Amino acid sequence: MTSTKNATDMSDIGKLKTEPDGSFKRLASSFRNSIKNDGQFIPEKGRYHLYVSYACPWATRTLIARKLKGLEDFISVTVVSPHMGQHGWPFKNADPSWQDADDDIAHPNLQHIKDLYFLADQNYGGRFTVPVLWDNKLNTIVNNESSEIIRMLNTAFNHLLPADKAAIDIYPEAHRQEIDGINEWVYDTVNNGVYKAGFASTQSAYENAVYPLFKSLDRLEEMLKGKDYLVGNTLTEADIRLFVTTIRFDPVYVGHFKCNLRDIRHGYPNIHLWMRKLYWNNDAFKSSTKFDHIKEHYYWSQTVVNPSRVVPVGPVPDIEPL
Ligand SMILES: N[C@@H](CCC(=O)N[C@@H](CS)C(=O)NCC(=O)O)C(=O)O
Repeated sequence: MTSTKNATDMSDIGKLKTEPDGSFKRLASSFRNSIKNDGQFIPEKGRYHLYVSYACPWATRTLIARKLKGLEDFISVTVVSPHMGQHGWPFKNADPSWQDADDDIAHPNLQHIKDLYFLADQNYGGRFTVPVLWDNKLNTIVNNESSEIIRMLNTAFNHLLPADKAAIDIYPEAHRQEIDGINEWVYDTVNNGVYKAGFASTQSAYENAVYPLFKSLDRLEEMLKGKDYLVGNTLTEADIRLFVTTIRFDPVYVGHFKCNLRDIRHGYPNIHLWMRKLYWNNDAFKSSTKFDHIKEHYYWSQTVVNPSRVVPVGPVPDIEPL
């Protein structure tokens, strides 16, 4: 079942509009419920489902958290095709040209992520973004904001998990203030900063994004000197949130988004080492990173930036060995 509502302008990144000054503003997510013991959405094995794209840095946060917490048997996953086109993110049945994607087993007739949003709310008027945390029981969206989903995964299922997985805490009480502080400027200037640079449609909007981005990378480079983690010598959500942007940096953001004052592999040795250790030593990071999805998505889907849809062959390798 595909919605008959015409939602093309809401789902086509090719029709993306910038602000009058040429800058890009990301809209807030719309579904903001929580999985918790005393609410509508109680923690249960097999009840919830994640819809993700391997291309999307925000969705990849949730894949990393799910794997770190050992929630693979609790929360199933559907991976969409990286070809985000006219109707937004397609399931496999709507894009036979990309084999490494899934159909929506729970709703086999759906063709796109937008159909899910209309199942949850037939009057939905926002963007059709991934990740989507879906409730199979109430047939609706619990939450579509990655920063909130990873915090739910961190704690909501702990009483159902083996002790070693329950003990993993990516938002530890003692470090919350520091993590929140880092998240704030990393989100604005790095995670979203690359998009602001890439989608800017004026020189000044671009420069207003790209200089603060590199200033923040310089700051992170100092912070990571001799360190495996950003905060408190332990793996936290601050690492996850930075990793998903830095891993896409050399393959995509340097070229496609014009973030090219430096790249990570030559310009930032401390960030580079921190990132390679996470990728090569921790399968939650490696298994959630698919460079073919990443490159295909940005260069194919964002025709405002790359009208030819030609995907560059480099850099080689996608990530260097340790
Ligand atoms: N704030 C959201 C952002 C999610 C987001 O923007 N996802 C992008 C893909 S990287 C998307 O699905 N965009 C579709 C659209 O904007 O139409 C989150 O962190 O979950």
